[in-house]
Amino acid sequence: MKTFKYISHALLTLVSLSLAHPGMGDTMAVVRREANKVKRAEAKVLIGDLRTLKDSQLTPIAKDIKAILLDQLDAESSVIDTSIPAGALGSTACKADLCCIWKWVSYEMTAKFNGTSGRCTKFARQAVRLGFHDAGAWSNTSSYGGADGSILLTDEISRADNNGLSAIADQMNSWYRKYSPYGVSMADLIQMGATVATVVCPLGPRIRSFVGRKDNTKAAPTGLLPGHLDSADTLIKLFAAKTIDAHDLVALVGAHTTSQQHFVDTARGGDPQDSTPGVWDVKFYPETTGSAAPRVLKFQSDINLSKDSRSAGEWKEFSNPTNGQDHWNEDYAKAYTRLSLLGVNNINELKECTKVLPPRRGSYVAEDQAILNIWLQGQFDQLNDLVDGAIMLTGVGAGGSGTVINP
Ligand code: HEM
Ligand SMILES: *[C@@H]1O[C@H](CO)[C@@H](O)[C@H](O)[C@H]1NC(C)=O
Ligand SMILES: *[C@@H]1O[C@H](CO)[C@@H](O)[C@H](O)[C@H]1NC(C)=O
Ligand SMILES: CC(=O)N[C@H]1CO[C@H](CO)[C@@H](O)[C@@H]1O
Repeated sequence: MKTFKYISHALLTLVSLSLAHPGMGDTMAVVRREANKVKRAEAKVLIGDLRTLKDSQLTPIAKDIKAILLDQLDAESSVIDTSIPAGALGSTACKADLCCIWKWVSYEMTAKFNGTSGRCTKFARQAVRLGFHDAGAWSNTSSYGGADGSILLTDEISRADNNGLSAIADQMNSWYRKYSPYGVSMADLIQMGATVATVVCPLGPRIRSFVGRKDNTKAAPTGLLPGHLDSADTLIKLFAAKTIDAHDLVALVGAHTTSQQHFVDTARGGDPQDSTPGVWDVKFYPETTGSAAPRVLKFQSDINLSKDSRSAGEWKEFSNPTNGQDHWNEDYAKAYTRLSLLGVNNINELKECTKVLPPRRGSYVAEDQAILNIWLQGQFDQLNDLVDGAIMLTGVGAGGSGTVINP
């Protein structure tokens, strides 16, 4: 019965897509993708309280989350509320509106995450990684850990796994001091930070954002985060125990498209993992498997994953310059939704505040590409910090604001 539902859904999608794209090559690619979807949906594992609750017991939001986890529903949304917040922080009007506080949080995060170049800042990229490192410290044998705020509520942040996250940790702690008196949990703040950051990065998906996670002041189990020297087999097994399959792992690791490392090779602090740090494009995938500019530093773990038979196929699909971006964004959004809910056992109580996220940007042109190109050749090390901060390198950019001296 279940199988029938998936297959008929896939067939319907197929029929409508073949009508929309009469090109035979396209249609065959779609056929393969839809057939894979059916297989994958069958293998998808439920998490938290969704494992035991019947459909009839689920709230509409929990039903949507379940459908996202089963690969039956998109996790991207363009629903946006551009009205001004219902009231000032702490006001009765703001307290009466669940997402009001999150609107204030989102404004503040967006300002911190968006650079004057329009690329996303180191705070944004660390926020995405922080979301992963809080939620990802969980496995299907853990009775605690996951997206529970413990990375910042305990001394977890000082573990070597979390090197490179200190700037966002300080910032997130400061936001927590400001917003927790109004009922915001650290767990939600961290996950909202990751989804706001993702959409602030140009081309990034606008991922549905749920709130209501509970905090935990017990440090997560150790040994559950990946290392940059890990083999593909180690990584695939590590993530499988988090209910994340090889396909979703390939999607998630694409977040390295925005990255600038500082601890893999300390002598090359600030060197990026593809030619466009701070941009949520798909260049990371082909540049990991193929040639890349001299300044690009590839992680061995990424190279290994790009080659394994269980992950290489998807790696190649995301590399496709024509439809790789949309395909990746869709898959990343679903996979991140799952990741952001690991260890969460009250999914049926969660609410949704996606509407507070800023709009996504579907295109991006770097006005300072000429100087970035020289930097990518390995010159001008003095620009590392500026690129990390997503600063416009050619002076005052379109959206930037210059300091006026002697007006
Ligand atoms: C396959 C397993 C993974 C490994 C081995 C890995 C390892 C690393 C390492 C070593 C860094 C550089 C840290 C530094 O030196 O400053 C990094 C950066 C980053 N990682 Fe991963 N990672 C993995 C998966 C993921 C996933 C699943 C996500 C998100 C969903 C993610 C998001 C990021 C981001 C956004 C950065 C950039 C941080 C910055 O620019 O400061 N990573 N990762
Ligand atoms: C945990 O995940 C692994 C990898 O998918 C699987 O082999 C194992 O059976 C799972 N264990 C539990 C308790 O669900
Ligand atoms: C981020 O900055 C760019 C360039 O300054 C601007 O075009 C864009 O609208 C900003 N994005 C948000 C969400 O504020
Ligand atoms: C197990 C495995 O495939 N390890 C490889 C990971 O990548 C590095 C460098 O790219 C290789 O040296 C390892 O053999």
